[in-house]
Amino acid sequence: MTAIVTRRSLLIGSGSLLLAGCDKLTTAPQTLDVLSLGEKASRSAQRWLVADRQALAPEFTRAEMSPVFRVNGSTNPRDAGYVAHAANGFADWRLLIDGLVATPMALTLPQLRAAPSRTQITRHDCVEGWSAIGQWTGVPLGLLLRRAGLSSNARYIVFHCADTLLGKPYYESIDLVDAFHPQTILAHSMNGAPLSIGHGAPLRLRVERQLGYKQAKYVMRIEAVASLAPLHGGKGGFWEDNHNYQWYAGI
Ligand SMILES: Nc1nc2c(c(=O)[nH]1)N[C@H]1C(S)=C(S)[C@@H](COP(=O)(O)O)O[C@H]1N2
Ligand SMILES: [Mo]
Repeated sequence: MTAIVTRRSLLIGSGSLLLAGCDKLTTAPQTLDVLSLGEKASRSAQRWLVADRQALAPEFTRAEMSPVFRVNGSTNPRDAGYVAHAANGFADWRLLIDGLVATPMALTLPQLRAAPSRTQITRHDCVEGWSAIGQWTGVPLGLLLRRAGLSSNARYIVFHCADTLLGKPYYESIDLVDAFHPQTILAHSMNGAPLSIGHGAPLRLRVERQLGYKQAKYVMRIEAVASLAPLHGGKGGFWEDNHNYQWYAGI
């Protein structure tokens, strides 16, 4: 009983915990009575949570854009593959989309620039205690995933980056609610110009409902997976694996 109450109070904070919690609750027969008692409340909480996850992050006007948007984390990757791509203007660079998809893809930068795009002026919040408002233009991730044809067993989208920090590859991951959120884009431009190396050239993720460390820069490969456990440290991201940051960094 106590365990169930604890789990239920956890449900309020996070959509992914909600799903994990529901799986466990429904498979444990001794919890069924409690479930039916709380079912009505739980359903409306669930509806509220889903609606909350789909809400848009605030967008700003051009006048509100920060005069300086600092760079953070990797700002000039020295990793051999990346250096070579940067040296020839990313002409041979390809974005790979693979994993649990019907049609793996390899997209050039011109193809991504020519694809339908969304432009948004949003606030970036870093856990280190700074924020900046900038304008991002890029391809909605959901559009690419629909084209690739996500398999029904795909649960997470993983972003493999070109850089390493302290010898470990940077990567990040999000669930499908965020992947198909309308403001989740693969940005090739910032403030009306091609993305600079400092800000993640040639392509970076903007997942506007989450904190700065989820905004993967230098994205090389997008992989659809059923579980995050087999990847790197198993917690779904560089900071999650190495510094115990939360996987779901919702704001
Ligand atoms: N590949 C990669 N992505 C990354 C990082 C990084 O070091 N490598 N740092 C993260 C952190 S902590 C922040 S705050 C933002 C910084 O983005 P900016 O350099 O455009 O300000 O990128 C995030 N994405
Ligand atoms: Mo950050």
